[in-house]
Amino acid sequence: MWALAGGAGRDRLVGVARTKRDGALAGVVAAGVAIGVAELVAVLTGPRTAPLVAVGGWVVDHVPEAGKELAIRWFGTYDKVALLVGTSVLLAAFAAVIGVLAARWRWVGYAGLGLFTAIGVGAALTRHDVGPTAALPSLVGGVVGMFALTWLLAERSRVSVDSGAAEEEAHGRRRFLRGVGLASVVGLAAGVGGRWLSVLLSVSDAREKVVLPAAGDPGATAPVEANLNVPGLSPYVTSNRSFYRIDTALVVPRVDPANWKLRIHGRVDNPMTLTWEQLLARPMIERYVTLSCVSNPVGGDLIGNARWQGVLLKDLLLEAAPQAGADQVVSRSVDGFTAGSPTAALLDGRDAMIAVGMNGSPLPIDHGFPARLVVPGLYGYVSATKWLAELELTSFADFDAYWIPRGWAREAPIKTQSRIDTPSHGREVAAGTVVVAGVAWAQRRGISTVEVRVDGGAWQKATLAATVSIDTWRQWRWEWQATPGTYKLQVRASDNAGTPQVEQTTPPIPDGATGYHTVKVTVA
Ligand SMILES: Nc1nc2c(c(=O)[nH]1)N[C@H]1C(S)=C(S)[C@@H](COP(=O)(O)O)O[C@H]1N2
Ligand SMILES: [Mo]
Repeated sequence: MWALAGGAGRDRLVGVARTKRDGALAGVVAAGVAIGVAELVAVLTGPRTAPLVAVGGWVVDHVPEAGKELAIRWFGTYDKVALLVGTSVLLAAFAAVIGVLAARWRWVGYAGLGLFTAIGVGAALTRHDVGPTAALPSLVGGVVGMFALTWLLAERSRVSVDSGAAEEEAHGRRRFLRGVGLASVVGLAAGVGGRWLSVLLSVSDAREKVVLPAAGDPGATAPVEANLNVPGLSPYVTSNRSFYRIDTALVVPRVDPANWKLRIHGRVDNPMTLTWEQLLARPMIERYVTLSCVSNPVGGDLIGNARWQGVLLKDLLLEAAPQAGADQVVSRSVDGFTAGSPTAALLDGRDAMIAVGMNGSPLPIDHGFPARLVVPGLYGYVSATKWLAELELTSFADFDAYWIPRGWAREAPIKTQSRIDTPSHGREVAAGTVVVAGVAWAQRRGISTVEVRVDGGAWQKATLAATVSIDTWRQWRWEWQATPGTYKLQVRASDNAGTPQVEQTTPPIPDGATGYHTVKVTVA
């Protein structure tokens, strides 16, 4: 049909195709200008109010658990990048369609951009702790985007496909493409400039200026014997750079310690508010604590051990004086995330703390600067609130924290687990003595034994490294006299009460995975 169309008919078809292409281009560029301008405005109103991030954040909070698990399975810890890229691609596709339609019916363009603006405004306004100004980035971006679309399509309509004057048409197209180029540059400059400015104005300077006082009670430092120095084995202390990161924040909250406050309120006799200076002036401890994520699959790496410095939570809570029945402490972050911990666990003498330091430096921004909770023995989602803003005494009957309505358990003590770090799954090793090594943890109970077995044979005792306390993981190693073949290695740990880890395989949801870490290796 296309091939058969000749002469004027063919010209018309080419003209229609061009109109569509130019319309799509105008739509995408106008949407880009809108997003870019919105980023620039968000420098003033906060990065969480920029439309892509706001919509992404809304999706994170509302996507069903199954969808989230799929995203993590597909993209791992890049799930957030994937979400932002996916949102952008979808947006571009819609903008192209709107542009095509707008080339014919201008009102469709305005209606489409208006719809996007409304979605951006709506998502931004649902973000935690934002005022009405959160609507501004999308509003301003939307209006500027409409101007851009109007202008581009006006330039476009000077290109008359029916004019017949080839020279005039070429001239018109050049005007249109120049307009597209100019608008793209403006949009890109606004977007990149906006991001750049918000990083510039961010709190990394404030963090660099923080000098933590030395902890009055620094605890023991890890002995060299805590590290077995086996190649491929996780070090006893995880560096800040390689520490896993899990949170719902699409842009990391930037909190200036100068404006930071911690409110302790709810069912307490003495509600109180602490400033950063007041927090730092209090007695401090420093302790190694192994943090674990409930979503960690058996053998996974959502776990790390750091030396945390902070203020004992117990002292603060006792000062605030919880009332009878206040069996839950809800910690809330500046971005609205909540975790609910049993009040009893925070008062039972464990080193639950408001941490300000991690491995000798102020908390990294990704890990909760300026202050977060660290509670030995509880999974992160029920205890380890980063970018901490308040502690509210309430009861489990009265309030469900962030992950509870999403299917996770109200209470979640960390389960005894062990992991084989080397040899890793699928590896080929040389016959002879093979060092099998890994880590095991049972925070609050301590690790007493680790055993390894080959192909379901008898359990063999591994050698344990030294440790500092029952609140951290322990390295282990076992020497295997390996002969050629393909084998299945398994590990299990027991806590200090002699209770072995659960053998039955269960998924992370609702309160932590169980089962033996199993690694297949080939000996050659
Ligand atoms: N503000 C905030 N704090 C949070 C979370 C979050 O989503 N937002 N996630 C929690 C979870 S699920 C875990 S496992 C730990 C992880 O801490 P890390 O990122 O420092 O390793 O942070 C906890 N604190
Ligand atoms: Mo977690």
